[in-house]
Amino acid sequence: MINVIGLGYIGLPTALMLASHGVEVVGTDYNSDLVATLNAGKTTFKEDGLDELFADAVKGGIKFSTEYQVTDTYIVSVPTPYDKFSKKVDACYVVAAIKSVMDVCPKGATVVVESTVSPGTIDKFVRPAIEANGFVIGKDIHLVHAPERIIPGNMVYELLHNNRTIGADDKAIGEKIKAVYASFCQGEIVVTDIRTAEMTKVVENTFRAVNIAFANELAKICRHDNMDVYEIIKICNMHPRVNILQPGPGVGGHCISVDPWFLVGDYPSLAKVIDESMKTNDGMPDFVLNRIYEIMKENGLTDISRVGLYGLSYKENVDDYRESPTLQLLESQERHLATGLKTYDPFITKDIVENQYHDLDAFLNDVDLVVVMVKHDEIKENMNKLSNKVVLDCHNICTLPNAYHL
Ligand code: SAJ
Repeated sequence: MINVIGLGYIGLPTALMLASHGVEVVGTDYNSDLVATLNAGKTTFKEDGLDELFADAVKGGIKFSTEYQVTDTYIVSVPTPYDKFSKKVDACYVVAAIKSVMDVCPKGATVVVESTVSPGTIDKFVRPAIEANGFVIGKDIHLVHAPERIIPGNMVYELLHNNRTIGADDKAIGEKIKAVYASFCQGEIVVTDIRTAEMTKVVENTFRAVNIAFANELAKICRHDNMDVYEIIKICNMHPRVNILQPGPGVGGHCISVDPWFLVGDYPSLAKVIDESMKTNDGMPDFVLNRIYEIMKENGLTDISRVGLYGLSYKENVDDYRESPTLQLLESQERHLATGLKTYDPFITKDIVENQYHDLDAFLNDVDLVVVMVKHDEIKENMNKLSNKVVLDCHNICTLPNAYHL
């Protein structure tokens, strides 16, 4: 039986995937409300195919509990935030989960850490937490790091099809865990050592962050001299060895806006390009705010409360708003002692900020300038409703003649 610890965005789909492929699974989370919701037959976030997967897993006998189980295999997928000041990974949730596992696990158990961690975290924090219980790693407890790679919005498909990395001290244990993931994963599964697995995961997200920062910097350069950044990127990408990502109003989510900071925190004098890239991305919500003021001026608009931000989530068609550019923008505005911007997001049903609407038409009715912060399908399908508005389109999806861009 596998005990999956942490039933969030990664742990839950992973637990469901295993259970729906014939593996005996108990999912554990210390949040009793979350466990109660799952036990009542409901999923805790929206994701394509998740409800169907949940039904399959229930048929497969999955159980949810707040208790850590006595078993031979654990998969830990708890959050790894970063410390805002040191930029280093904050491994407190991982360590707490490991300690709780150590309290119940028998000798011979394998503990798989799926949470993203910076290189060296397992050595620095996880090994000591295991050894503190008197266990000898490699003899009493086997340690594996198997970072996940799935993208919110396409999680179920990517769980099935993406290649994976497994880092283990002992090749045979690595192969054993590879077989567990191979119960559902159709991609290639590489077995390597733990430090390499830690580093590859962070590097993958850093690669994307740096590429997005490059696109954002190009957007600023092009804005300065009135060039069309989208046309330029489109043409450059026709070169067989160029693949520039898209500029946007900022980078959100719990991965690309977080993981690269781990390298800056650990290697401050070496990770220069990464540091600048992260600052560039983090500066985008302020860049959008400046564009808002410029466009208001140009159009004789003076009332900030008639400006609306479309989208609160961190990217299109998901309900996850962690580190979202819109929230970053609102925070920045507040720091400048100004508030009043209106917001709306079809995926966010509860009130998370002031002046939040829950109906597109009501929102549009109350604003003159619409800032498209997130390219949800909804707004693409309702573009005609923006024809009598001033529009700041941060994603180049609006073809209306009245649209401004980044
Ligand atoms: N973004 C841009 N321009 C782009 C692409 C994205 O501004 O061209 C923005 C998005 O709007 C969003 C942010 O970047 O705010 C991140 O979105 P994303 O869709 O690129 O990535 P995440 O954070 O949802 O998922 C990433 C993925 N990593 C990579 O593609 C290398 C995913 O595979 C990882 O599993 C995930 O991080 C993770 O958990 O680490």
